[in-house]
Amino acid sequence: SCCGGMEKEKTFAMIKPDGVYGNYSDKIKAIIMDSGFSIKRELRVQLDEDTVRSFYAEHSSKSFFPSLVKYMTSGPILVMILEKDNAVADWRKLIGPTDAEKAKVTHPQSIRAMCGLNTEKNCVHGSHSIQSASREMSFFF
Ligand code: RTP
Ligand code: MG
Repeated sequence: SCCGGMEKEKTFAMIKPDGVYGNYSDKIKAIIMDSGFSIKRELRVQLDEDTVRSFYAEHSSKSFFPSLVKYMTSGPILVMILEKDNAVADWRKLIGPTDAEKAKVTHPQSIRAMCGLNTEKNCVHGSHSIQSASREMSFFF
């Protein structure tokens, strides 16, 4: 913006296929807004395999990668840009740990505890860092 206002931090968020299919999109967006984020951009997309491979390239050598590609192409997703002070860390905190089954015990208020199933089908994604947020926002928007 033009006039010296401080830009708030942005992060990249995704509702994964299980979250969209399970009808959690509106509930997750309500939690996002109640937590002080504003949703700057929003897009519903169906990923193909090559796009998932590219998005999750950092995991390409992991044993779970083929399964991750299959999961992430199983239905439409919702991608968003969220804005708030400390957006990256606060969104990661709100989604909870990767393993949604454990999240139900250790982080019962987290989004993954609410709508995730296990360590793969965990219904949401959040960028790890300012740098990855920047990459992921450019990837989709
Ligand atoms: P994300 O990047 O999607 O926000 O998740 P994360 O940081 O919590 O987890 P990460 O280690 O980056 O893994 C990316 C996604 O891969 C799937 N995964 N499956 N079967 C497994 O052991 C396994 N581990 C990870 C999950 O969908 C995870 O979110
Ligand atoms: Mg990750």
